Amino acid sequence: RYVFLTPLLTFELKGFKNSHSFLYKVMLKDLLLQFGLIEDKCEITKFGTGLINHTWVIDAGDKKYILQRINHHVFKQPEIIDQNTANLRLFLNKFYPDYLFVAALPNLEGKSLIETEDGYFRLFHFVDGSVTINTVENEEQAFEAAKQFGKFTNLLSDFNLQNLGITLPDFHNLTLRFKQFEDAVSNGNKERIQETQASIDQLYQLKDIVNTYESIINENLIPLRVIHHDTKISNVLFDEYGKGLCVIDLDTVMPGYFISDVGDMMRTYLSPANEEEQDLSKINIRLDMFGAIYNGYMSELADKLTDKEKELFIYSGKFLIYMQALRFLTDYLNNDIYYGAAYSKHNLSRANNQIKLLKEYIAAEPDFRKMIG
Ligand code: GN1
Ligand code: MG
Repeated sequence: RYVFLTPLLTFELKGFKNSHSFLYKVMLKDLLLQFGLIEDKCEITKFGTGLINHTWVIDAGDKKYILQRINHHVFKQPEIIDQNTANLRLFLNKFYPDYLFVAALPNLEGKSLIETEDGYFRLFHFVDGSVTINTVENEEQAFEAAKQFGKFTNLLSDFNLQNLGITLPDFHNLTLRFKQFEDAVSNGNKERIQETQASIDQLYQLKDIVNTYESIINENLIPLRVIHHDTKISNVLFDEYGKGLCVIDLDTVMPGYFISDVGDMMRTYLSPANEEEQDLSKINIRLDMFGAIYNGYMSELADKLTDKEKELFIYSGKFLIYMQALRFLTDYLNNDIYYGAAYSKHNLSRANNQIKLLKEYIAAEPDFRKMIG
């Protein structure tokens, strides 16, 4: 039963393959009981495409829930996630009672983070009538999503950052990500280093992006804010009319810089093809999506962002896409220990995808500048 839960095999579990599903059944039965749910009366389906945590929809007939297993090899202190959620909920319920904040539900003992021998779990209400999407298809979706991430940071402008713990130390520290890349280039899998020399060179050539990041941090050019750090479109709940309701997946909400949130939107909304695409000709920049991200984010934060932040709006995309390219290539050189791989060279393919996206992004910069003045 435990064999299947070792970190190296977690990637296989993502597909919730049949041969493994009975093992999960054993485990989920006890867990659901803690919330007064009878497993036999629930329909359990794997949900979402996240690379790190696992998620299921639990359909209990009259009600639906989302069950999440936190990957504690990545989030080494899951209790900080739980504490952060509690603190954020207190603040938002007090000052913005109308804001839909999806917090983990307490079990029969009142605990919202359940530690079991199989890991850490949390259960959420599935918000009735809410819709999630996996790919940005039109400007309205990009606008609504950017607005929701902007709104989240905006509503929490006066939240005391001392009450927000670090769930993933150095998560978006580009200096460290570059260092990890350099280490992998020196000490990683020799064959893979040779094989990927062209990609490695391209990333070295773009190192200027790290230098800019370092001057931002060292010179304290922009403020720390409450930042989501995972702004993919599937982390926004929409209503049936396509209006944004709120943001979800708050595990990586930490003090951070707006370049993380705007950057990850650029990374994941601009191209019609995502990081899994192997045909690089399908990766291109949709300028209208850029405009939608800008307008959506600004509709909430135009008054709050400093001039320097506004100046760095375009830089944010380079920052995040570059970091993701580094992370995928680093993982490839380290034999896929972090992201796992569904096929050979998976992480190399993802890295090259992100390098292509970055180049397209850089080529589009003059157009971006024209659009936002
Ligand atoms: C991971 O698990 P998921 O898919 O939400 C990663 C993000 C990356 C993303 C790339 C904790 O997110 O930073 O952008 O993969 N999250 C963590 O797909 O490492
Ligand atoms: Mg996430």
